[in-house]
Amino acid sequence: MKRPGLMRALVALFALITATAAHAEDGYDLWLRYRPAPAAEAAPYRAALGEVVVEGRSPTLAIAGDELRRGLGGTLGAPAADAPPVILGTPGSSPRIAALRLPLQAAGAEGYLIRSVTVDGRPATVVAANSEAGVLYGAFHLLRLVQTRRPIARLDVAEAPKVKVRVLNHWDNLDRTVERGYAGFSLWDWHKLPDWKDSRYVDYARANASLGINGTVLNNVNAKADSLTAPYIEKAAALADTFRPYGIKVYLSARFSSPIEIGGLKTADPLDPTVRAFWKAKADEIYRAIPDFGGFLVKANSEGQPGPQDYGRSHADGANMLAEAVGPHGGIVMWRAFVYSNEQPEDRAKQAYNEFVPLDGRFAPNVIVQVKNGAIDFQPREPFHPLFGATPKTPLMLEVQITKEYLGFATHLAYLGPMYEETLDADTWRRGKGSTVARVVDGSLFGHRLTGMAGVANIGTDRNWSGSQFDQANWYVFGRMAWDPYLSSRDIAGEWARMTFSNDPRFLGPVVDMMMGSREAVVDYMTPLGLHHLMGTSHHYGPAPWVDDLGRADWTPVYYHRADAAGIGFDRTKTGSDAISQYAPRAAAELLADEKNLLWFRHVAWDRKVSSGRTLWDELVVRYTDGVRQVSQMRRTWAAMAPHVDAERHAEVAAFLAIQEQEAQWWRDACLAYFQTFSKRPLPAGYAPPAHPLAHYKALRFPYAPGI
Ligand code: GCW
Repeated sequence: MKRPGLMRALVALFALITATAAHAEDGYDLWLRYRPAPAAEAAPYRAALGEVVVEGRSPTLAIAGDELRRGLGGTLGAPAADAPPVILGTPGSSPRIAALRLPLQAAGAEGYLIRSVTVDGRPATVVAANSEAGVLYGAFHLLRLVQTRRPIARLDVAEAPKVKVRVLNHWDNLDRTVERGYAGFSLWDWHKLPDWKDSRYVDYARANASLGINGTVLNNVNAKADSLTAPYIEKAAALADTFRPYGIKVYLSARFSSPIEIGGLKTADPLDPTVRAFWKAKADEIYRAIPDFGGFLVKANSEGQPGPQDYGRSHADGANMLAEAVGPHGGIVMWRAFVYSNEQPEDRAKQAYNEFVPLDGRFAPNVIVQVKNGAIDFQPREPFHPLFGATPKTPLMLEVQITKEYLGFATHLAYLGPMYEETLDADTWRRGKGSTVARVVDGSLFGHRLTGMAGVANIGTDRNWSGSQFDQANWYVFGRMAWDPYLSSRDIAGEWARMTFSNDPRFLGPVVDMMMGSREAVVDYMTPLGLHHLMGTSHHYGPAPWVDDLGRADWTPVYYHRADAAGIGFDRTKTGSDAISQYAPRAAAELLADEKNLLWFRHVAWDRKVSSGRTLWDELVVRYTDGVRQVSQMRRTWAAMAPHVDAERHAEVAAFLAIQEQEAQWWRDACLAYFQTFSKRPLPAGYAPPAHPLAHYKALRFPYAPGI
């Protein structure tokens, strides 16, 4: 008996059940989901990519093979018997790969080739590299091509990282709290290490390796000396053992006063021979436990941390002492330039440059100075840091924040790719046009071989790792740009969205546009037109532009916005702090001409006309309001994406966008209510007044905001 109606209904029901089961997702799988591709989409890949053949034996090669089997199997199903094999290895591990005589020179120590070739007279795909880590990176690249549905006929991919040290900086404390962390607690279960190794360590390593991240600094730059004691070295070694096969080195933040705290010395003076001996012995001890230890990251003489200046010595003296200790083992020192002092009357934005430019040429060859993207502190927008390009003899690495300390924590959707890109693309003009920050970072501007990029991690124990689904994109884009700082943030957003959610163009178009505009929306509703550091005291949650009474002036918002009856903004031109003179003249001219930086560099009258033809005051109202409108638009965009996203992740993103909309409105209303007390001007016609009087916003308290 034929019952086509019933049959169809059953088929539909079955499809619904499998779809729901397949799509129950919480974000744990990140961009490595490997969900089945629809048959028609899978067909060309199934035909081209058969059995995975690993040539050679080693943990890393095995991992590469397993990942490919897992990824291709998940996406395409079991390999077709007649499909050409995928062969993995190095010329050293595989005679067949050696026989292909592939041009691997340019691949260097970590690059790879992916090629359609003929092996033993039959077609095959090879993933070949000089090193096993290179093979692993190549395997992830091949998976990415499949996951994002790129063509794979006649493959000819050649990749090598443009930056050498690609590290996450975890601001993780030993008690598992995370400074500026909004994704739960620290992944590192120090108490149970080294005996218990959480399986998440492996998934963490896989995710990083998939991006080419090759290092991790385990502990907070506001460091405890305990991290350098024998028990903690053993614990770090257990993590290093787990990460090693994934090409990831472990680094530690070093507290400068450790010789006193754990070494029994009276001083930490870097020129004192007993102090130098302490560090040498400490480095030797670490390298006995972790033979490929990466080195130290140091925050010194900054925000109360100890450092060489406590002894009248320079940052170079401090860095070089540690460099001498790790140098014989091949280690490096990443010395942070995030220094500023409250005792100095000088504009905080100028202090790092003033401190470090005179030291150019005085650092040991295995020291790299780590510089934040901007001169203040990870604001929604900052002009590029004036140190970039200003130290030709000293390699500089870029530090960006992946965690969103100043961009709404985990609940605000802000894709940071455009922000990283804006910094990397900025032209320092130090060696003529095209002297971009990217060229400082990749070492090509001044011919440095020690190069690096660091991202302050947004990773924690939350099931979704990063505090929200879309914050995973910031981890992703950091890794991709650290590998190649010339990649486009839009392309990376597309890649990520395909792998994390869907290859459907009806999803990708709106969602990639939404991501690309999202950071600018935050700028508009928090700190438009060059405003900065208006966030709530210490936790940095929400607006508090009125705060003027902290222990140090340079932590108060009023220090930065300088609103008064005449206008608003920080005069950093000649008539003010003259911070602008720290840039090359052409760069300075470009920065000053860009209205995005208006109030960063100038104190501007409320009635001055800006490019829109409006007065500054009206423009501020329009921008703040537009920021909120953009978030409302993001909510609508996302609501329409329900058919393309599993219910659990869709609901989480939708709920967070609702929070973001409320908080954007709060930002707008609180800032306008406050600035209006100076501008004394009405809101332009059609713009709603703040929902509450200023006193309401001023009275809000958040003693338990996360991340402190
Ligand atoms: O962004 C600021 C943070 C501090 C942080 C400091 C730094 C680790 O508010 O929490 O300390 O920068 O980068 O050292």
